Amino acid sequence: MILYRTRDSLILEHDGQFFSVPGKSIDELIVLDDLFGHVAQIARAGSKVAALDETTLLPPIGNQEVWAAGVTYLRSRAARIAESKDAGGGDFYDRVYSAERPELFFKSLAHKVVGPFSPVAIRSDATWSVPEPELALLINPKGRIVGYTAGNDMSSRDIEGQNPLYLPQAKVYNRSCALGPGIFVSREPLPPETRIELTVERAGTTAFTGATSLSQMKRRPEELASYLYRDQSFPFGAFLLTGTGVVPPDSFTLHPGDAIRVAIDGIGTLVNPVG
Ligand code: DO4
Ligand code: MG
Repeated sequence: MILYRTRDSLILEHDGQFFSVPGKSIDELIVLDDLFGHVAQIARAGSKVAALDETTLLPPIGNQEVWAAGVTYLRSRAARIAESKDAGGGDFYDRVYSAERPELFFKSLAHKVVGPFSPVAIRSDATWSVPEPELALLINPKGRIVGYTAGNDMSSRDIEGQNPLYLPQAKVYNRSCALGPGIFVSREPLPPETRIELTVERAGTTAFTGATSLSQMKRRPEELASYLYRDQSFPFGAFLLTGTGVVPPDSFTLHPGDAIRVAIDGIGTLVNPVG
């Protein structure tokens, strides 16, 4: 079951049929003890609506903070080591990849997040910008993973590579985070073979495409969620991006006008132009 947030209401999709979720916001749903049971009941007995109008989709977020994990895939570890080499990057990224404690960083408040078809941004002072296609966990206030969506952790690699302490500037700026198209509500973990694919289209051609799968992730989603919730409370729950396993070659940087597609099995495809 997938929960979409539109300009007018929340809509639930189940087996190709659409149901209205009356009067409920993501904030009201996330505090429920059994979100899956609640939406399953709507799919059994709710009122059907016509097919979803994709042009009305909003980011599937209420008042959740968005956090992100880093260096959770071997490919990301290699990219970070390479980009920070000239700045004396040392072995920090190698160490965090194998350490017990994961790298977790604050990514965005809801007002800076964009949804499907809305433009993500390139920082005005960056020269090397990439999308990062990531599985995003939706975690309830009790720390339980209750859903999944696709995320794009837009990153300024030149700024991040100059100094690891510049990470917040490389990662956090207006429209640097995209989420959507909807939340796959599930009690079960996603299968390890779940594929995460990134495509960047430029002027009608494919400028980059690459893919990974969850089986390549070094850490378990539950482990990341549990570290995030250590000594932190989230009254409206939180989103947690789980890191990228797809990194374009060093010669690649995003251009205004590019179209970024992040497709995750079972969840859908998040499409954003670069504004
Ligand atoms: O350590 C820098 C950020 C890494 C990141 O965002 C990722 O691996 O996805
Ligand atoms: Mg990332």
